[in-house]
Amino acid sequence: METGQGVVVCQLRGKLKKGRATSDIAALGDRVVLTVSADGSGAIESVEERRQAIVRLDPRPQGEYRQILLANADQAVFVFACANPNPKLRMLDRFLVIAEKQKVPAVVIANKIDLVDNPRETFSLYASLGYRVIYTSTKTRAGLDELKSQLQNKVSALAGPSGVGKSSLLNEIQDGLGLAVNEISSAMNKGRHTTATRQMFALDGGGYAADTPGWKSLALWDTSAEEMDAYFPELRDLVPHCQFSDCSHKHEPGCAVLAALKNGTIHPERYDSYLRLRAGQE
Ligand SMILES: Nc1nc2c(ncn2[C@@H]2O[C@H](COP(=O)(O)OP(=O)(O)O)[C@@H](O)[C@H]2O)c(=O)[nH]1
Ligand SMILES: [Mg+2]
Ligand SMILES: [Zn+2]
Repeated sequence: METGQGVVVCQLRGKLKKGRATSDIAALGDRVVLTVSADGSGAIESVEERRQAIVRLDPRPQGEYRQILLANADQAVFVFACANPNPKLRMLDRFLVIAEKQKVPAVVIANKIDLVDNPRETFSLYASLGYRVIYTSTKTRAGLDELKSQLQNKVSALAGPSGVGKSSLLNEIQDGLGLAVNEISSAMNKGRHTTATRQMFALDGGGYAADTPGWKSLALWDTSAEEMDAYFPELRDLVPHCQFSDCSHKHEPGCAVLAALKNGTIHPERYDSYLRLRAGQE
């Protein structure tokens, strides 16, 4: 646990472990009350109620278990590259839907803008949907101040495909930070016990950043096909205008979503993501 007096290795008090565990008792990002013994070891006495949590449902023989990827996250920061590797926008759409479902504000980082002529061509769509998009390059240092201030005094969950420049960006923002994050994620890729290596990193001037590599496998559990339109900002406002209240926006007459698709106010690729994610829940 990180405290004002540095890092303290803690055990959970037995009283916190009562009953069948259905979720992590203390997770990355939790705020806790702890006591420190004379030998420097700590004990977690209580865990503050979480404001918010990014959760993965883990099916186990004894019942569903809610694994907490990050507690009390203020924002999810999704990093993609403009090129090398090419942006996987269907993956970004999926991440954004998960963030909407889990009620964590999302920010998009378009990195490696030095490699393309017009980075906004690909990513301005997301700004038009209401997401903040920050255009960055660790080569030209474009956008790094903007990214730094976006992370300041917040708890951020970082995610994105490998090779997009997450570690490089963090290193540019703060010496040594990306290195530490990289070591953690490569240890996780080697399949070591994840909870033992999860860590968040204090930012100079306030705030924390945590690598949350679980997003790709984060199932949209607990989400029905019918509610999927609520997690697409450009769809959810149209839904009340559809003729049928249970409209699937696929073929129904009087569908406001299909009309918007036809007149170009909904992007066909976003609509494609909607269909795919919806189908995954059917
Ligand atoms: N051209 C270019 N290359 C970058 C940029 N940021 C990172 N890279 C390179 O992309 C590769 C992957 O970066 P890394 O930070 O390890 O990505 P991660 O897997 O997301 O942590 C490295 O070779 C970096 O030097 C950038 O803004 N522009
Ligand atoms: Mg990395
Ligand atoms: Zn409809």
